[in-house]
Amino acid sequence: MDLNARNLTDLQAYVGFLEANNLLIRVKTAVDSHLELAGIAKRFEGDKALLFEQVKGSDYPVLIGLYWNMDLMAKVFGCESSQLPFVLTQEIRAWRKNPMEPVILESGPANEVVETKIDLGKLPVPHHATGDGGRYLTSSVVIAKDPDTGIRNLSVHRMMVTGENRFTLLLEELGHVMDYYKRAEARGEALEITVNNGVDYPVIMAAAVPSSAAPIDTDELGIASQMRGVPVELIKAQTVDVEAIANAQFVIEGRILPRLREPEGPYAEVTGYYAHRDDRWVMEVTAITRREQPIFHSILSGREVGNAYGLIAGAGAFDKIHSIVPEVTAVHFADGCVPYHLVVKMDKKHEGSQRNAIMAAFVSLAFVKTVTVVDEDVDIYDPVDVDWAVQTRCRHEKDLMLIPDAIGHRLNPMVEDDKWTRLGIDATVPLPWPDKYIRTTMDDVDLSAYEFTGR
Ligand SMILES: Cc1cc2nc3c(=O)[nH]c(=O)nc-3n(C[C@H](O)[C@H](O)[C@H](O)COP(=O)(O)O)c2cc1C
Ligand SMILES: [Mn+2]
Repeated sequence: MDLNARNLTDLQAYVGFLEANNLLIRVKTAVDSHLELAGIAKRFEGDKALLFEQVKGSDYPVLIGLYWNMDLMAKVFGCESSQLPFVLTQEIRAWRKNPMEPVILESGPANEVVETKIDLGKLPVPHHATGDGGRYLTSSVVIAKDPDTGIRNLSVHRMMVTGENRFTLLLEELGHVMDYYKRAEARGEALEITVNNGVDYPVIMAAAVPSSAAPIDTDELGIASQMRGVPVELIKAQTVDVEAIANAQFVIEGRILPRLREPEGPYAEVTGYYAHRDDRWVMEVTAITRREQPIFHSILSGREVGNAYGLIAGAGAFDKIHSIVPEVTAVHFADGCVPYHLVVKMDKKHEGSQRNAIMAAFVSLAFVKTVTVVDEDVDIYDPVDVDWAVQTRCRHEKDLMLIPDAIGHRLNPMVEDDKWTRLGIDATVPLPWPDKYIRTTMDDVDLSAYEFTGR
C-alpha cells in the first residue's frame, strides 16, 4: 500500500506534513493546560489539527486533533476518506497472513534525555472537561507483556495524574491488560508497563484493534509494523522489562501495583457523560525519558476518542464479520455515539444470513449495543439513509432481535450490574426482492455538459 503514514516517522514529521497541506493551526498565545487548552480545542473540534506552541508552566508544546477529522486522517494515509476503513482492513489482513516482528534497539529518540527527577508536573497534561477529576493522558499507548507467555500488548487507557510519580487508570474488564494484571496480581506481583506518548497513527491504531481481530496470543506491534511498512523500532526501558516505542515523544515507565486501588475520575467519556469517580488501578512511575525537543500529544476527551477508536475497531471487526458472513461488504460505526451502534451493509444472497451478520457483529465487538443491517443500496455513512431503510424495510414485530442480559459497556449509563440488552435491527428487504422495494432513481446526468450560473 502506498501509505504516506509510512514516511511520517514521528510527530515532528506529522506537524511538517500537516502544515505543508494547510491542515495545522498554530496557537501562538500561551495557554493554561487546566481547562483553557481543551476549551480552545473544543472550538476547533473536527477542523484542522492544533499545535499549542506555549503551555504555561511547561517547556513543551501540545498537539491535539489528529483524530477528529476523517479527511485529515485520509490525507496522511494518502487515500480518500471513504476508502480509509478498507485500507485499514487490508493492513490487518496482510498482518495476519504474514506477521512482521518489531526490532529492539538500545536507544532511540525517546530516550535521548533520561529525566533525573521524576515529575509528571513538568508535562503539559491537559485537564480537559470542567467536571474532570484531574489532568488526563488520553492518547498514550501502553505496552505490557503477558506474565505467562511474554507476548506484548498495545492498548490505550485514560490515565489521571495523581502525584509527581503516580497515576490512576481505567482497565476495561475484557481487555488484555486487565487479563495480564489479574494474573500478575494473583501472584502478588505488579504489572510492568511503558506508557508511550506522542506516537504515529499506526501505533495508536494497532492498539485499538479489537481482540476479535488481534487475540491475546498476538502482538499488536505486528499490525503497527505492517501499517508502517517496516518493523516498528522499540527501545529497552531503563527500569522495567518492557520495551517502548523508539520514536515516541515521551516514555513513562512504571508498574501497575497489585492489591491497591485509588480514586480515579470523574472523566468526560466518549459517551458524552462523566465516568464516575471510583477506586481504580494505580501506576507508580519509575522513570521518564524523552526527546530533546518533544511534542506532547493529546486527544480531546469526548468525540475525538470515538474517532480514534471507531475507525480501526470497525476495520478490524469488518475483517472478522466478513470472514464469517462473506455477503457483508462494509461496516460503519454510526457517528452519534461510537462504539454503540454498528451499521452493517450486505449483499444478501441467502434469506436469513442477515441474522448471522448481526450475530457475527455482536461477537466481534464486545461493546456494540445496536447492530443495524441494511442492503447494498443504502449509504451506511449517511444516518438519514440508514433511518430510511429502518423505517421502510424493518418489520418491527419480526425483525428486531433482543439479547437481554448481555455484558454491557461499563462507561454507558444504561448498564446495570455490568449487563444490558443488545438489539439487532434487520432492515434488509426479504428475498426474492419484491418490486415494491425498488428505490426511486433519477437520470444520472453528466453535469459537465451544462452551463450554469449561480452555482
Ligand atoms: C483514545 C482511546 C481511549 C481509550 N480508553 C480506554 C480506557 O480508559 N480503558 C480501557 O481499558 N480501554 C480504553 N480504550 C480501548 C482500548 O485501548 C481498546 O479496547 C484496545 O483494543 C484494548 O486492547 P486489547 O484488545 O489488547 O485489550 C481506549 C481506546 C482509545 C483509542
Ligand atoms: Mn491485545
